[in-house]
Amino acid sequence: MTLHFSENYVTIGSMKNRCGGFISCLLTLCLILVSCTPASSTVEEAGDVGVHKDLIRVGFSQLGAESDWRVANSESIQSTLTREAGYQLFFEDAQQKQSNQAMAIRRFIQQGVDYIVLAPVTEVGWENVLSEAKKAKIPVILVDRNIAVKDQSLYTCWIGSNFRLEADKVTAWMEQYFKKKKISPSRLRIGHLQGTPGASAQIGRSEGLSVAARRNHWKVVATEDGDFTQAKGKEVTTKILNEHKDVNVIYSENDNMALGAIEAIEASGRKVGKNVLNGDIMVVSFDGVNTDAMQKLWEGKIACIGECYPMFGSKVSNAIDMLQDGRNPDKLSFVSEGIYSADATITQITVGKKDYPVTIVTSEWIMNRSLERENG
Ligand code: GYE
Repeated sequence: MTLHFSENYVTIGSMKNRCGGFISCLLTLCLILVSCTPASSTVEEAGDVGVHKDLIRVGFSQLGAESDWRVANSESIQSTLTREAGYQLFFEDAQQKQSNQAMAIRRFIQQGVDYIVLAPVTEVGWENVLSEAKKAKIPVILVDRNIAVKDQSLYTCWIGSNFRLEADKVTAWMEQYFKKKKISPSRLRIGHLQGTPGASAQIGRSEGLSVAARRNHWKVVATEDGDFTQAKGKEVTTKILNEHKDVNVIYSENDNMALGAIEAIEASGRKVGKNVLNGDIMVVSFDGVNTDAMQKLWEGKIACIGECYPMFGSKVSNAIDMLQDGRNPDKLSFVSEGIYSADATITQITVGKKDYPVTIVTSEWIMNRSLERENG
């Protein structure tokens, strides 16, 4: 179940009852809010092609629904580009296939939409279909992952995260944590769960790990494709655990794969935790959207999460407003993001020459975050 409050997000997975009063209180509050929330605004199905001249017509090609991050991202855009706000939105889920995204874009062109919003599954292979959009004079707004094209005029602007910086923050946290706990780098055996190969989020997060591993002399014993899903995360972690008995860190490129990894570790009889010299396996991850993952963070089962912010609805509508007014939005806009841990050993990390605070997550914090976001 996913709840959304305009530009706010809270997702509720299968919460276990270990988290005490605050989380149950949060759950109850969310359930009350859900029952009070009016039915969500109508979103046009791809089949509804009726032309509404008074509305701004937007085709959104979303790459899939593989993670909680993705679901929150789709909901943010769908709940912002509503009829009441003056939009007719055509939403297409490509089920993680670039060929489906190309078909969706071609349909949008035929339908004569005013704007195309594209969350691309991978970076390469967009020249042809985006040239067709350009020829049809339809501005393309990229969200989340980026594309690798020589001709930068094939898209109008991009809104998303600095995935390499996210990874640099998480690996800086690991580096500083191991140093503080006097855990020698030579004792670490890292299993690496990658996201969809060729996706910007995979590229940046994998690059960050390999640079940090080289710098710190960490040993990455296995790298497996977990496709950003919980099921695949579990499957490949089981494989890693079978093939590398000494693995003591799992670096997972998103929370859904981390949740799958935790299931696999516990099913194998090993313990998830930070005591890596005494048999625990430490899990680090990215996103911070799914409440189940935040709860695991609070329980110490995920040691640290690099935040990845999914709520792009208002950013997309601002970009469209500017284009409607004949102004140009920034070509690239990065969302700002933090880093979370429930362990207060490291309260600040340094990347390059810049310091970033680590948000120390408590059950109160989890509750306040949802309340804060609900109010604002
Ligand atoms: O981290 C992951 C999702 O591209 C930022 O894709 C996105 C990533 C996100 O499947 O959960």
